[in-house]
Amino acid sequence: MTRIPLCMAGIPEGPGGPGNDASVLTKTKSKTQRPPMYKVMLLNDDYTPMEFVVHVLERFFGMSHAQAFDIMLTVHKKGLAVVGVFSFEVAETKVAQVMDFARRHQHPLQCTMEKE
Ligand code: TYC
Repeated sequence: MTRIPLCMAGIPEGPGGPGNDASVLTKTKSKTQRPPMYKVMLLNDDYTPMEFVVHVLERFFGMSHAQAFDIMLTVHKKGLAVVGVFSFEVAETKVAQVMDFARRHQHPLQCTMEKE
């Protein structure tokens, strides 16, 4: 949307006198888009040891032992849990790190990401 000052549209100055036209001060709000964020989720399985999942949450998601234990139990009981929300690049890196770490330890742990 293009705004032009009233004075340039041939409309007389208001009571504030020349240069005090309120329309000149009106800002055109250009909506700045926030970058999309991505949820990183851990999925439950029947084989990955609980202690391994706790370790993953501490190591890759900076959680305290107590926090990590809580989230691990949530995944165990509910099937999955969001373990963090990140930019696309960071989320992708976390997923790759967790998947690689689990694979190297021969655990079937799955980590995925989804747009918020
Ligand atoms: N269900 C696993 C067990 O009983 C523990 C587990 C928790 C596995 C969370 C994966 O993301 C997971 N050993």
